[in-house]
Amino acid sequence: MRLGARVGRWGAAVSVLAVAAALLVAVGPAGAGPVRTASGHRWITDDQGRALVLTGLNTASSAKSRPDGLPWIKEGDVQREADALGSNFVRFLIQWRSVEPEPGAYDDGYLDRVAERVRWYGARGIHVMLDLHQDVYGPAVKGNGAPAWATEADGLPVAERGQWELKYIEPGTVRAFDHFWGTRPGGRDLRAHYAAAWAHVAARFADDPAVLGYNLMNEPFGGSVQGPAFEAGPLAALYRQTIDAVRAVDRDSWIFVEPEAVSANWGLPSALPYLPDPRGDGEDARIAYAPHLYPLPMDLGGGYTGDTATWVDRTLASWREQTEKTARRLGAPVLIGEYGLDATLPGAPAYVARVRAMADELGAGTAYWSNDPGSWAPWDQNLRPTALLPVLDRPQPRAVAGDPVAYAWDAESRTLTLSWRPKPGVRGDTEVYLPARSFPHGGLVTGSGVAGAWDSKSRTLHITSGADGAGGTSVRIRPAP
Ligand code: MNI
Repeated sequence: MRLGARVGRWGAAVSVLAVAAALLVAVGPAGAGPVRTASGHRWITDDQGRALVLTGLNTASSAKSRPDGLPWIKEGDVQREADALGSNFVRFLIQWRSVEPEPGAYDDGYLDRVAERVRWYGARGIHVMLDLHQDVYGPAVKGNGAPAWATEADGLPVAERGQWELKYIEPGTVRAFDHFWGTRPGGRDLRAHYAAAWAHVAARFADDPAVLGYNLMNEPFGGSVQGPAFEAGPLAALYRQTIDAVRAVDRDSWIFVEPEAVSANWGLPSALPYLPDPRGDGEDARIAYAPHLYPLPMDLGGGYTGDTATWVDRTLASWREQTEKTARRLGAPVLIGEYGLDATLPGAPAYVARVRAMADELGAGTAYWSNDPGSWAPWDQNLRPTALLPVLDRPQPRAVAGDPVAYAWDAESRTLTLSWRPKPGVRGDTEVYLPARSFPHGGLVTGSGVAGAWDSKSRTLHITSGADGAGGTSVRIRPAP
């Protein structure tokens, strides 16, 4: 988990900063300006063809270490999240060790318990992405994710490190990854097992309406093969194999892929290649791109103030440029699968607001890391709001009945603007979440030929647009008096 002690943890990491700074300069700022979403990547759509703007939390880091492989939540916690944040999405962590405790033997009892939790979300209109999580490979090398039977470290050591990320570069961890990827002579190559495990999970959830899709692997790490050689080589091969295995049992769920974490999290380029979807290409494909966002200046212990804020902003610009580039290559919609920070850092709320504004410009979904009570969460150990809650609980389109052109929330004037173009075959209303903190009496929509209906229970404004909206629809939403 992202533990608190990031400050000063990178004793020997000054050189890392120097290298990364050099790389950021090499990549260059996003000087050419943003590429509009509507002309760039695609949208994740619901069963009515509406574009979904996915917003929610990662749930939860606690699943990594608990013997049962499940997050800490009870059903009441899902209700609390729905009430407090209006989430329409969750990135739900599951563990390979729990799915396949022995080679080829799957624990359907575990998947039943996952399915029970999926129902808690589904009952509240929250779309679920199942994330087969790992950090530092698996428990047998002091990480989480992979089962012990699939961990071959050849007796090499893994020292316990105060800074958990450093366990990635311990000899035993690197060897376990190398054997998984089959990149060492005589190694086992466990990718077929991984793909088969995913096929088992997908077969279980293919017809579950609450499950939107599958995140094939959290924060992939290449062991001794890194960078483009890893992403275009063994990682892409795993993805192709797993996509094919999933599609053999589930034609329609979205499949989310992540880049190599150690570079893309910081805004460096990804070499992930186009991944064909057996269900079809172009508009038919359902492969989505789900990178994480953790600017290095903050990893090194900074908040979002002063010089650090300047460096973070530069990182955000390059992160955005690289993400758009990779998403276009993949023909994929974008979801920021993780972003987050310690709320006690100076400028934390401003950082979250900044990322959310960038996500809106990108047309990307967001899953905040995480829902584990504490200083990184919208609630503390006593489930009382932290400084993050008011900034995470923000007006947001949920579903757009057409092709979104742009949307933005201006906190100062309490105005949400939203425009979209008509798209054939789309049914239903455009839906916008309006929290009580800024819209105590609901919202009023203005725009030519539009009508709004306020549902105070779900705090959702339903917008219908007139028959002739051929040129598109543009609306402004303001608080009702
Ligand atoms: O910060 C990281 C991270 C740093 C370094 C490395 N390597 C050296 C390979 C990999 C990853 N990850 C960010 C967060 N994502 C996980 C969950 O997916 C959180 O627990 C991490 O803090």
